[in-house]
Amino acid sequence: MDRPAPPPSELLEIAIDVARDAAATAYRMRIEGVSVAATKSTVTDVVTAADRAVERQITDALRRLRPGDAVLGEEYGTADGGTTDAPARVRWIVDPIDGTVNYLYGLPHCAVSIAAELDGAVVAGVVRNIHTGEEWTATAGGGAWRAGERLRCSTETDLGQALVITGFGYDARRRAHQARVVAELIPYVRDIRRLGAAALDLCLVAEGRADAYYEKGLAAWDQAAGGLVAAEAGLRIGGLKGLPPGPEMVIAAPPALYDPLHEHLTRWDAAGGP
Ligand code: LIP
Repeated sequence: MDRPAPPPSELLEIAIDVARDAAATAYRMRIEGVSVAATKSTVTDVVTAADRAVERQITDALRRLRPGDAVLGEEYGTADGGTTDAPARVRWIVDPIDGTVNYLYGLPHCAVSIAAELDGAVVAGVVRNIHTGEEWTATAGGGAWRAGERLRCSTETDLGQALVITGFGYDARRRAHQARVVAELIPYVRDIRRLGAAALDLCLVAEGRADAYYEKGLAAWDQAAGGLVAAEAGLRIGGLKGLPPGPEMVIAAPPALYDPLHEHLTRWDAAGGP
């Protein structure tokens, strides 16, 4: 018999407590001084000692609070929970420091992102800005919130008046393709912003501090919590050509802007390239 499913509110409380402690560690290590500990896909895809320490802290706390759950983290991958006969129903998806390059440079746009999946669907998430303490939360069906205020996305209906956030990958060939796409798009929107942390970008769009977001190349940990916040704030989330949001493309836009933005991104093969 399946074990009882924990309510999303219970998972969210755990995520918030763990994220707050993790963000405090990240901030302390930033003040003490950080440097590059390693690189991943390219020489600009960096990992700091803080990324690793914070993920270990988060994973240890989740294991203590929710023994038997699975964890997927950016730096250490998957730690399976459960047993062969009874696989874990809850999987935590963790980005210890989203916006690592911003963190390395001391730019205040980086966050701890923790999401809880129940039976394969994200049901709770928190994104906490390491520098400002701004904290976005959401539960499936329970809305998106910051500082006690329920979030509603932009009501903009004209793409030409839309402030659009995007991002670029670490591979030079992919960045060249993404630059061509944004060069084609920019005459059709109010303006473009590139802030460097997908989780926070999705939260800013969730509360209307930008109108829409798109990016190719996101991992699950970049978008799991921020994507729930965005969806619960009324944004339509998807990929190109009817695909779900994923590494090929994530679009987050108000219903009135989604199709016009999707059309432009499809025309310029925004999900293509290396
Ligand atoms: C970052 C994303 C950002 C993207 C960066 C990078 P990281 O994640 O949050 O949206 O544009 O290239 O992938 O590497 O800082 O965890």
